[in-house]
Amino acid sequence: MIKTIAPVNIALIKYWGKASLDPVLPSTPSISVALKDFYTVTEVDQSETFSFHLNEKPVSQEVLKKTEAFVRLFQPEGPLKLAIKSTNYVPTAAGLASSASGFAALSLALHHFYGRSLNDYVALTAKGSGSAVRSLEGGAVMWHLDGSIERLNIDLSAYQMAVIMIDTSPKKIPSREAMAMVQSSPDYQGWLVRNKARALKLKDALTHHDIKTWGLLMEESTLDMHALGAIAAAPFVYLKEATLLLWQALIEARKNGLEAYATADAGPNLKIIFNRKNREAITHFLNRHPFSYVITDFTDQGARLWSK
Ligand code: 2P0
Repeated sequence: MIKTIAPVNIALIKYWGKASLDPVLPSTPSISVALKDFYTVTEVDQSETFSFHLNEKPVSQEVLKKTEAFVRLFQPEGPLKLAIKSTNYVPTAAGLASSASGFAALSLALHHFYGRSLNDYVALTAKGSGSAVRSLEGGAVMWHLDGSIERLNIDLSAYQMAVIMIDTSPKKIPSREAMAMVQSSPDYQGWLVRNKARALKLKDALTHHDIKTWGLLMEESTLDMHALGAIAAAPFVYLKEATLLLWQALIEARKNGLEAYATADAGPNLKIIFNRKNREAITHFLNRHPFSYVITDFTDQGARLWSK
């Protein structure tokens, strides 16, 4: 039996578009940070049949088929005799599921189970979920245009993230579909240039502990990503009114000295990054709003074999 664990990652500079489907390569570099209290634990064991239990329940036929196709990348031929058990650990009420931690944990488990080379395994992970390759490492991680990952040399122990639940219902448009749809956006080429420049600038700013620069670049990348969807040929919007109202309130609080920056992914939930010395002020700010939230540290540890 192989047991692995992988953290959820949140992108500061977003991955939003593919340059290639096979291999899966991003159209711009992205940079993420790994969360300590949000992770997936996965067990892979020999079995008579192929099964997949997520949070102790058998998955739907659709998810089973998708997972089977992913496992086939590691074992192209012969009957799949494998039992997979995955658990998403998220703090109570957070409700934040993640394909990134899930595919990173599964990919590492399969890598050990089948004994493949490391390079292969990063590329195979990207086929499950592009953002999952960033969960293979801990800390701040950059996913490059050539598909490689780079752990950035930055100590994140001074910072924390608040994950705020605006709406935890399942997203209507999967990221993979959304990324295909934004390629029709009239500003897609502009996005490629702007987001690549942001990634390079952020990489530099991270090493200088300049949270203002990181925060503003993260906000820019986020709003640019969401704007691309809003002007695509078939427009779509993930953000909700409450997301924008809370974000606006944060911008106002920032004018009054609260140093904190927000981001949102393929859904309406907001994540706020801040220096831990401002934790009390952030808590005070969030308690004035009706949403549940969880504050987590970042972690240096990426996907790894389970040991405890
Ligand atoms: C990110 N997201 O950088 C961006 C921001 C969501 C919003 O990467 O098609 O599930 O499987 O490669 O990795 C989510 O997309 O997409 C994502 P696929 P994935 O975190």
